[in-house]
Amino acid sequence: MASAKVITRRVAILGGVAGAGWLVGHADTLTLSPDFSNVFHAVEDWTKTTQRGLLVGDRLAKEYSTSDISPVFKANGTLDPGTNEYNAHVAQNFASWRLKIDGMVANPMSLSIPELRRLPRRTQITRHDCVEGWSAIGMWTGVPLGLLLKAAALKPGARYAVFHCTDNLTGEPAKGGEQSPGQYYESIDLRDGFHPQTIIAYAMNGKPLDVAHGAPLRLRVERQLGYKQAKYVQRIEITDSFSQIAGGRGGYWEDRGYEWYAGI
Ligand SMILES: Nc1nc2c(c(=O)[nH]1)N[C@H]1C(S)=C(S)[C@@H](COP(=O)(O)O)O[C@H]1N2
Ligand SMILES: [Mo]
Repeated sequence: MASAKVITRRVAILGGVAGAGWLVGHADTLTLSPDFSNVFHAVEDWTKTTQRGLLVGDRLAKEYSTSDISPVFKANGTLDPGTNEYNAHVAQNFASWRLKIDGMVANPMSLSIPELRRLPRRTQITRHDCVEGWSAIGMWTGVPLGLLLKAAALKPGARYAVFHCTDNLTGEPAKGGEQSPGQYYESIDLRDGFHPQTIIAYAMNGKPLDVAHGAPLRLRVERQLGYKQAKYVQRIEITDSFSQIAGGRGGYWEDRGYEWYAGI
């Protein structure tokens, strides 16, 4: 960090970023170092921004109290990615897992779990609703995604965050027929990306995420349905379009007929 070249620059986030207008023309101190030091420089400013309440104006999902937490939170979809690579990460307690943030960013980043744990965190108790007809209330702790996006310094024209997961589904039948297999992925727009309840969670109910619930990192985007809550996240790609990714509809289930905006 000492050798990181610190520069002062303006974060240029231009049109098409609904809900993130507060960043426009906002002077920032960032570094050119392509990893963790960027985040620290964004933290101070992020804290000031949230304290000023500039993120308000977007509806919050209902939050619950600890007594509401479901005794059993069903796990769904992939319960264990089960690849040799993933099993090795489990054996090492995810010591070499990295969250990469790349695409339309000035500062691509690669963050370890301990690095993420050192950042400002948010804890929220929310209800998860799966389209299959079940719900559960859980407590999630993680880093606000907006803070990471700010540290990564989005390029003009950026519109979506795409979450690439490590699991490959075998192709479950859905909406009339066998489906082809594919890697799980999801995407959200930057309005949800900067929403205060959108976090990259590393803990559930006060404990590190377990394998069934997405260890070591998952998305929580609380105003949307269960299938948007990507588990086993390894990479966040910032893009202006997801039409070139997999089936082009912005998510594993979207490619199989589900709505892209899964509002609750
Ligand atoms: N990587 C990945 N993320 C995923 C899934 C999945 O199969 N793989 N399933 C989704 C669905 S449909 C739901 S309801 C939730 C389930 O989260 P849980 O296992 O923590 O209950 O994860 C979502 N995220
Ligand atoms: Mo789901």
